[in-house]
Amino acid sequence: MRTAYGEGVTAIDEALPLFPTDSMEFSLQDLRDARDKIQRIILEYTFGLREIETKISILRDEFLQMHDYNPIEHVSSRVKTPDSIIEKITRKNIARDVASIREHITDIAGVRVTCSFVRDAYRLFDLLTAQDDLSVRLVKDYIAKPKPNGYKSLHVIMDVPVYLSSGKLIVPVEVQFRTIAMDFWASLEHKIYYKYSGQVPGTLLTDLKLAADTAAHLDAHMERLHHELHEPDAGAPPAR
Ligand code: 0O2
Repeated sequence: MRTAYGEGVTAIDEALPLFPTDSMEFSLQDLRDARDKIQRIILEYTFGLREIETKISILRDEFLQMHDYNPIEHVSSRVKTPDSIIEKITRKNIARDVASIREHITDIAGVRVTCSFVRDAYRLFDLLTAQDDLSVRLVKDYIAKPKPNGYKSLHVIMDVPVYLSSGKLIVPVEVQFRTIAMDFWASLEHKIYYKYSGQVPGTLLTDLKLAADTAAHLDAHMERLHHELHEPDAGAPPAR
């Protein structure tokens, strides 16, 4: 199996299961070892997150300086909690070893970039994914092809190099690009989903879909106005 570390460099034994046994009997030492492994992974993913955050803040500062324009409204980031990692290992039936976790759980580190306009979301995506020390593992374009519930966002999983005392480590980071309107919708939908433990009443789902359509119209309208303000003779903004 491909190891995340460079050749000959192994900080923790990646192939060993988090727990030495599948039975429910663990020694205190087993639990401590599992905790240490999860903490180690979380720390490594935090480093990957920092690399991406720095790249995004450089792009934002350069945009402001060169174009007198800020395409980013805000940036937030999070590393999954140990509880949430364990929940996903169980839900997706992933083998309980570090190598499998690395391979199958690609959103342990997540950065969300909220932009004013759809065009900016794609522009930042293009600029970030063009950086040659990063490589793109997977793109999910829910802006071009929204989820049936109305969810929109542009997701990319990027492999980010992190340099540790033990060598180079490649860490996947999920970056989500979206507009303020998409973000507003997603955060409300998230709250509703959790309030109803996933069993959202049908009428509410229909209302949420309508709200997503309204948000998409608002995005298109605001972008047209913005375009007219900055390029009044250029007609409609280029479609993506
Ligand atoms: P949080 O709070 O961001 O940590 P999976 O990760 O297996 O559940 P999949 O298909 O592997 O789903 O990943 P996908 O589709 O790229 O979505 C992962 C993340 O996108 C979610 O992370 C959410 O942040 C966001 N997302 C995707 N679909 C929806 C949606 O319908 N509504 C909202 N509000 N957000 C969505 P987490 O880990 O679920 O949540």
